[in-house]
Amino acid sequence: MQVILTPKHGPAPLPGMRNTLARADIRGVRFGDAEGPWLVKFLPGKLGETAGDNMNETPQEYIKRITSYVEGEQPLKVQAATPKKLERLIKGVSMSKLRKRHAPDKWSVVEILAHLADTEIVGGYRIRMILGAPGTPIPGFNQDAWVTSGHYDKRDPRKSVEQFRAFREANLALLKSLTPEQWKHHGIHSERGVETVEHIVRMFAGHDLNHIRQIENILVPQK
Ligand code: NI
Repeated sequence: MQVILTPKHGPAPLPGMRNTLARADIRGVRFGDAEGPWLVKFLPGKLGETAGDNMNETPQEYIKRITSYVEGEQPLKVQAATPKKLERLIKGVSMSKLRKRHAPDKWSVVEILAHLADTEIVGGYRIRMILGAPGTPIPGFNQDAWVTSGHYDKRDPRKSVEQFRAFREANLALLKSLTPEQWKHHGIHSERGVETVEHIVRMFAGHDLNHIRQIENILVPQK
């Protein structure tokens, strides 16, 4: 099922925001909470943010896979450990190795680190939007377009880790201050539907582990 959510009044959706949602996910969404009313269109579309490494994945499959990495784990603990893990992973690794793309459509380590650093800004912004206006729409973004437009290949990997660490610390400090009720507040993601703060935090922890694994696979020589 392909769906696109468009505010009747307001900007048109960005390219790459079209996406897949199961009909079940739309049930329970209170359209018109914030900027609505919303138009719901069913269109074929290319996966954007949700697709990650696997362009054949639906948002549901993506969520299932990403959250499976953190099953039985405390997302805040996982998130807090990530900056140091990234630092250790790239320590002493040559710049040419970090910049190498192993296939034309596969990100280099430098690009993955820039993606993590920028995505942490997105996550922190989304959480703040939800806290300030529960039920708010959350626009998706085209992560591949950001690689190009943000010149990820030119980024300094150590600076990306530093950017990631600083935003992560600020976001974790905010999360630790939330009331139990605030953890249940949600936004409506343009590709994935209703997402609570709790769910987003779990997704981001899984997203960390997904990319840590990806970096390990690139840097650890295959036997
Ligand atoms: Ni990612």
